[in-house]
Amino acid sequence: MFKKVLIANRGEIALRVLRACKELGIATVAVHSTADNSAMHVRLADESVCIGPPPSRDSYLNIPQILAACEITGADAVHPGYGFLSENARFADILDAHNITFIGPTAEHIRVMGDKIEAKRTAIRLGIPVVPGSAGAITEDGEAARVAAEIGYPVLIKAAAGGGGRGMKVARSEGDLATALATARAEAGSAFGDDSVYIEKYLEKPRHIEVQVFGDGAGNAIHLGERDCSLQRRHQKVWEEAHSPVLDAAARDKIGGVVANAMQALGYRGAGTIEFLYENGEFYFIEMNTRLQVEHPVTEAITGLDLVNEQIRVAAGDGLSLTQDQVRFQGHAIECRINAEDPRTFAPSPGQISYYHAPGGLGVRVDSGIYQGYSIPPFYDSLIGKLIVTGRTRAECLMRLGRALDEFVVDGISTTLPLFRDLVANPDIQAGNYDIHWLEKYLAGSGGHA
Ligand code: MV4
Repeated sequence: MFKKVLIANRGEIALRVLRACKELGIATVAVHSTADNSAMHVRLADESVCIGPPPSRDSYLNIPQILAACEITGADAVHPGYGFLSENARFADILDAHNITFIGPTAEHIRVMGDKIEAKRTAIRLGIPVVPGSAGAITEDGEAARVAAEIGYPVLIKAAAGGGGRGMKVARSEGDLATALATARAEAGSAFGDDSVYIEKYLEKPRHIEVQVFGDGAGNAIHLGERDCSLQRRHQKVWEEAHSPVLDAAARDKIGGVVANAMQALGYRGAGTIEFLYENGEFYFIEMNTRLQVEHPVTEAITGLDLVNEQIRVAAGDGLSLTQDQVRFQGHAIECRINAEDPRTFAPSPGQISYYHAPGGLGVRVDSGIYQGYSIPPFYDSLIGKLIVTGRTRAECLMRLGRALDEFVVDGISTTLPLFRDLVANPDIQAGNYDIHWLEKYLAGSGGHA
């Protein structure tokens, strides 16, 4: 097992990783920018190293500085959290070259899944169902027209280097195709420096359902069920739940079995998420994330597992703590992402927290690095905490979530808490009746919350 883990991240996830290390008896090193001197993960870590000024590219993305922090402290492994360097294959390679363990998949698997065309090709090869579309990159307009005619309109043009929805364009008929292609290419070129695009059947009203997988890198892989992340705004997830309100055990076992077998065949190591669109009872692969995700606690809530502990075990070569037949699902969990944002305009709201009271009680978990008197710096994303609530049933979970939201007080800044108080009382949400467009339509229409 590792002696000392450097946590190459900040905020709630740095704290989350730190807690897992503590429970394993592993010493921790926090790295931080000058904007994060008083962050909770810095206070709680055994050692800390300042790695640069506030902008991420000069600190949390600064590979030479992070490497230097490893050398100074003698850390033998790095946990990248999510975002920042977590899906940077070059970072994984560099750590390897310095005999420091990257707590994550191989650089090669990160690279393959980072290219959306290569990822889809891999999914097809491994027997994962995908959205009908072009076999690879579209090289000429005539090819796009042929594929579109074959799969039928509407179609969606996507960037190979994409993700997060950038460079996506819908074509509703052949007349739209040339413009959609040109616009998607131009956006992809300027956003990613790679203008490769591919084409897919456009699914009009899918849900976003993702399957959590874990591999030990030695040919064993398991799935931990799915999360429904359909409630999102501008490709930022807002509310996630496990299980999905629309899947039964048979559907879950089926798709879970398919992805676990695929990851076994790939020899995948560490935590991964296979993202699907789900429409009319069918799953369609869109992307794979080769990291721990923000919403992993809802999976922890219904499995009783510590996913960061599993990541560390697997990276250390100790293997997974359980086999597929030992995985048991219990109850329902919902996560609300608490952002320091105006709940109507979503404008960032950094600043000092004048009063803080977190909810508690049975089935309530709060993952956050904030505290009363803490000042949220303006340089990073606006996630300041996550409220994760568990119940025996979805109905009980919703009741408990309403109660926990009523207890939650964060004063001095604006937060998205009022949005969640509205959502938990909404009939569509209570019925589990929503798709990937529901929240944006709701916000455009009502905007009824405080
Ligand atoms: C799609 C789609 C409909 N049809 N692909 C958006 C980001 C990227 N990860 C994939 N995305 C989509 N791909 C086909 N063939 C609709 C979306 C999409 C979406 C997907 C998941 C969650 C939220 C979304 C919001 C808008 C569009």
